[in-house]
Amino acid sequence: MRCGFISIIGEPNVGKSTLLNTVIGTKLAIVTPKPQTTRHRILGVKNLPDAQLVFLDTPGIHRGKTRLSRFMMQAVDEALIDPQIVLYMTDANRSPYPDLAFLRRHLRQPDVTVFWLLNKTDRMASAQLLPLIDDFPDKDAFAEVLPLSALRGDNVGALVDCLVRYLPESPAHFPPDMPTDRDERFLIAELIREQVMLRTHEEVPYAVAVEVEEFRERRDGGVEIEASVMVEKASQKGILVGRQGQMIKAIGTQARRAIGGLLHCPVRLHLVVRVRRNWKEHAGTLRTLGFGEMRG
Ligand SMILES: Nc1nc2c(ncn2[C@@H]2O[C@H](COP(=O)(O)OP(=O)(O)OP(=O)(O)O)[C@@H](O)[C@H]2O)c(=O)[nH]1
Ligand SMILES: [Mg+2]
Repeated sequence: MRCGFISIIGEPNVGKSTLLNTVIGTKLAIVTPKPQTTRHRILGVKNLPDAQLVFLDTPGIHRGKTRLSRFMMQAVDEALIDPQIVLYMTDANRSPYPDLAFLRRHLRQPDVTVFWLLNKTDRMASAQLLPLIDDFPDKDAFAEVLPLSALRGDNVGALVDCLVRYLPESPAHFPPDMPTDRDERFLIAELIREQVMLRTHEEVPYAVAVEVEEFRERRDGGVEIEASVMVEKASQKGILVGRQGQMIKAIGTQARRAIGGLLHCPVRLHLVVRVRRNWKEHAGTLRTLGFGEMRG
């Protein structure tokens, strides 16, 4: 048996969460075309007959000044404390080269195995790929360099096979029926936030946080969920609610479907939009959203 932690890092929007979902085969992390979609470290367990691969999806590497941003970057930092393997993912079409200085600053154990994954190869001609990799002077810093398409699954099987070879012999860390460490409330809040991010623009997607306040199982087998959608300003609340409540209604309908797919039961969803000024700086609010204490 082989087992180990595999951290997926990289700039925002390169496809880290897409890879997690493709490898695990279920949607554990939300995905949108907007950068900074993921805000937490999300664990996903892949069980094979003779191996258990424990993936950590992380927020995109960015420089932000808010306390929320610092927590997001702390999640990246924590995923780099003690992994067996790091997958440094880049978008082969946009900025294809990993930031080795960042990696060296953040890796606690410098001899960790690091792969360079060039994602979104479905968007480029394969003839462009090899010269691109060849041109990178530090490519020897990586144990493996793998082009792939997380979206289409191209080369993802080869990646998994390769990962197994690098993992140490070890018993499984997690029971076989535990795909993630996140609870249903977290996944539900994320599915709601995904719909908000997909339907809003400019600063609004980034002004929003979602908290599940009530989760009740009904006697008929369905569930009843109440969630608050937090925004920073009254003007953002206006946008989210929309004319005659159309926007929040559309968000609710899509989110309800997605949550039904997750829970496999009928869902009633009540969304309330609340203005909570400066929530990105508010330690108590951030704690309820799952951002722990900053390490000293
Ligand atoms: N064409 C193509 N698009 C992809 C691929 N992988 C991901 N995407 C798209 O890229 C966008 C970002 O994907 P995510 O998985 O959310 O990226 P991420 O790295 O997790 O982003 P953050 O959470 O913001 O750091 C989405 O629109 C995905 O559908 C791929 O292999 N090919
Ligand atoms: Mg993500």
